[in-house]
Amino acid sequence: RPQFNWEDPLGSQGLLTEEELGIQDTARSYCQEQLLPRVLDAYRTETYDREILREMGELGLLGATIKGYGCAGVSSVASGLITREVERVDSGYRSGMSVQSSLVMGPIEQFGSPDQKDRWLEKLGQGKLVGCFGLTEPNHGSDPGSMETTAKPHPTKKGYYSLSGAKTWITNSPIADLLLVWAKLDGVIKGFVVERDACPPGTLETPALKNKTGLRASITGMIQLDNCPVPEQNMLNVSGLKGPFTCLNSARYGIAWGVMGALEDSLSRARTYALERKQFNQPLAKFQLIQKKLADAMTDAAYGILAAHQVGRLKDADADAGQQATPEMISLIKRQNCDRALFHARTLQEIFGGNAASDEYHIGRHVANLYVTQTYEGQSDIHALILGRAITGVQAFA
Ligand code: TGC
Ligand code: FAD
Repeated sequence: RPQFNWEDPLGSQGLLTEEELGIQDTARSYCQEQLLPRVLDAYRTETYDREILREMGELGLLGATIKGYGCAGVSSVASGLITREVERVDSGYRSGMSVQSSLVMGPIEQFGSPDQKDRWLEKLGQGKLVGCFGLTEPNHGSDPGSMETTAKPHPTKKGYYSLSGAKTWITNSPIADLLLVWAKLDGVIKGFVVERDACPPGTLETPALKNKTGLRASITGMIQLDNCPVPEQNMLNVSGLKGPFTCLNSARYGIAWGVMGALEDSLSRARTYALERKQFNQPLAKFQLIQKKLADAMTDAAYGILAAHQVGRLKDADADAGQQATPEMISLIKRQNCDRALFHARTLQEIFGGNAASDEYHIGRHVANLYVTQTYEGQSDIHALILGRAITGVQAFA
């Protein structure tokens, strides 16, 4: 009879093109050979090596769906496969990459002027410039529409806006060269690319937020703007919340793939441990309760990958050819895959017994990271409300 493969239970590899399989192989080799050996130390010391973005840039992993500007121009499914391979190692490494690709290069490509694209996209794609995305504020997380950061015509510098306000929990901000900041201009949300090097002393600070309980292999900080002058030509050509949310559609899609990598790694490690560890003179893998934990995790990983794959194909579908990906589909897979990955990683952690408390077994790191993935880019309950609104036509946010 046909052979079952627990690592690809529903045969999703068969849905990939030759090119996608090649990209997956390249990403997997890089991640397992270059990122995995660094992750324990990075997580312990809470350090992020920006060289990682350069390495990813060299392999064409940054802004991978963008056509031109030296980017790879691959399918949305291929970009999902890349995030899955990176997050198989660590969600924090995927975070640094997602922000650069989906939340900085994406909006510049979509809403930037030809000059903005020429100046920044290629260098961002090579990892020579690092970007960050400032939407969340100390008093406004799930409700970014209430943001307090403002842009006003600069009082003394002609042709400049003056930005003031604070953003918090911003991935990459302490090391970012380009800071995409969302601020209200005459009450309307606009995106501004703040160039660190061009900011006069005292107008821009990006202190790191240290001692995190998860995502310790990524770097997170604040953005503090005090009458920071930003040239008018650095404003993106989009107005309202649809600006940041359009970028988030792409990043949330990437997370739905990424967390499946973290879950698959948790499953693989738990399986190996269960086969090697003996109690009551039997390998743990022989006990029914252990097998159920493995079966449940494998099942949800298989479903989650197929769902992400389907949304990826719809993202790339020709608009005239029929159905296309919608933000609600992305909310559905982001919420479901993050919730199931966190639930199963936490359950698989039990298989390791006391050893789960040692970071050498990696499982505790995945659990701590997956809690954050369930929270950022729209906490799961917020995505439930987005879906509830789509089902009923009634919004329940406020
Ligand atoms: P709402 O009335 O729903 O919409 C306002 C305007 O925005 C448009 N819109 C979208 N456009 C494109 N894609 C989407 N997904 C969109 N969602 C909304 C909408 O059509 C409307 O446009 P217009 O032209 O009619 O004005 O706005 P609301 O204020 O009621 O928002 C509701 C809610 C809760 C859904 C929204 O605020 C939300 O999603 N909150 C979650 C916040 C969030 O996701 N923050 C993410 C911060 S960035 C981050 O976490 C990066 S972590 C990166 C990493 O390290 O990996
Ligand atoms: P709150 O909005 O205060 O929500 C707290 C709880 O209340 C949540 O469970 C939420 O679901 C619930 N809640 C809120 N409103 C409702 C409601 N109407 N109905 C029911 N429940 C509700 N942001 C960026 O802009 N850029 C980044 O690069 C970035 N990186 C991040 C990296 C890390 C490590 C972390 C932890 C966060 C990052 N964030 C970033 C911020 C992240 O997007 C926010 O933390 C997230 O959107 C939630 O906002 P909050 O923390 O203010 O929680």
